[in-house]
Amino acid sequence: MSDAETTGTEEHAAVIAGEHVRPGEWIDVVDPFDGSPLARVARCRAPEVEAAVRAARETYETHWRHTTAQQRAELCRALAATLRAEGEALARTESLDTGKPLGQARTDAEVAARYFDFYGGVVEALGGETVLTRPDLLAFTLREPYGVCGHIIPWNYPLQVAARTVAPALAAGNCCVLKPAEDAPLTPLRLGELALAAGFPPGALNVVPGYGEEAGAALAAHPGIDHLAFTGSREVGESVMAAAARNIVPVTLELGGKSPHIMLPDADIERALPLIVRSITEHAGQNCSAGSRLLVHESLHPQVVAALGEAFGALRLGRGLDDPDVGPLISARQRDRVLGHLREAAADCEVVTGGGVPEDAALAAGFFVQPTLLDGVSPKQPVFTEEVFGPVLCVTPFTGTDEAVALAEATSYGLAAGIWTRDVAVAHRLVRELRVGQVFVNNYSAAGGVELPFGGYKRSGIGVEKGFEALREYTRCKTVAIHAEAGGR
Ligand code: TXE
Repeated sequence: MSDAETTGTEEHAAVIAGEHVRPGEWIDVVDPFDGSPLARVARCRAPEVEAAVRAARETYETHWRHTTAQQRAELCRALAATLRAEGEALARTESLDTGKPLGQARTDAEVAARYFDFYGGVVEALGGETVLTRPDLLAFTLREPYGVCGHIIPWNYPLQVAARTVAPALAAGNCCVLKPAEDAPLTPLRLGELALAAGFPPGALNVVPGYGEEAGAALAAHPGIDHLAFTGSREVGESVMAAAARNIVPVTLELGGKSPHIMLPDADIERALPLIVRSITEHAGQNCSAGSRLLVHESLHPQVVAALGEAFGALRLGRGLDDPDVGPLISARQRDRVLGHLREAAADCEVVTGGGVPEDAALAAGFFVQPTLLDGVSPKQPVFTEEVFGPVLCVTPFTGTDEAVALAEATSYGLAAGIWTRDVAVAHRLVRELRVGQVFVNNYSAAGGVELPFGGYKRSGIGVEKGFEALREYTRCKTVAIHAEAGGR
């Protein structure tokens, strides 16, 4: 789909058992830049989820579980090539659907292809272990797929997160049912079509768009699902886990963060500041590992706030396809959520820049929030501890390193942290002390490489996505012990 082709009434069907399925009801998808209609997608409910789970099971039992890792690897690499061939169109669709700057959407399309390349590359190296027990026993472990995996994903990185979660699952030998978010379902649906085009069998990857309480809840509760992966809000993560518990099904949960940067007195400020700005303004801060808090040593505080104020003020807002620095938020609901946080915060800290909606009339119809710098934020304020999911950076000065660690730890999240120092010993100490799933020293890679495992500590989640680790996440361990003496003498 290109923007020229977008009529607002194009209908995108679900992909179930290799067929386009139209349940008869539609969800309107809007352009976050101006709220205009973009497309309509199938509104799946329990019957479509049922059909998708059945299709995945059928394909798993009759075909997929009998394939070799090499065959699956070849298909993954073929899909990576297909994604690359359609990369520009995917990026434009992603930019339109989510509002994100085109350059970022291009990165998303390339990263999605990388996931299939990567898991196609490493799955053949997935093996078990031989275990030494007794001389008469040959004991070893096998890594086996779960069977049918359910994947519920959010709207912030639809294509990347879809690929991130289904690529290792498919490569490891599972069949998948993917439920995209109602706010941005277009590229995950296209992924379902492209998987078929690349040669995946019908039923290996089924895509059922729909509302969370309808399609999402039906998928989470379905007894035919063997593993559930969810990325989204903590509240829904809890309900998905509760539904999985009723079927005794393992979950992978990725539930966001409130990630700090810790800037020590010897930090390379010139290197740090652009990366800190990017970490909270990429996709307008709607990023689970957004660097949303800056804990800065008091000696650097005035200088850093002044420089950040200037950098935030210079950011260009606009339509995603025009590749601005910052696009709109995904929806009016998300914008209002962020504005609510800002209203509450403003009374107890200094709003250095931003703080509301842009004045530019050209942006008035869109879901924009100004990039906002809040200074002197106290750890008691909700804006310091709660995920805002918008372009809002909280600055808090500290005196000693212990205080910095205590501030960093003062939230229930533990997804990521950035450390800025030239002192290797201090960096190493902080790496060990911070209860977060990923620590970046003198860099901050919100998108990260596909090779790096990614998961949350504390209430940020359970389990690991990305990297080789994810292949373990989507397989289980079977122990085999063979008595080696029988018949041997
Ligand atoms: O998320 P939801 P929302 C955080 C972020 C944001 C907040 C709310 O703080 O402000 O969550 O966003 C599906 N059973 N993150 O409301 O509702 C839904 O259809 C099963 C962090 O948009 O959690 C969508 O596919 N599924 C984050 C997915 O859950 C249900 C990314 C996520 O939507 C469901 C997004 C239900 N009852 C938001 N209800 C991250 N970790 O990156 C909804 N869903």
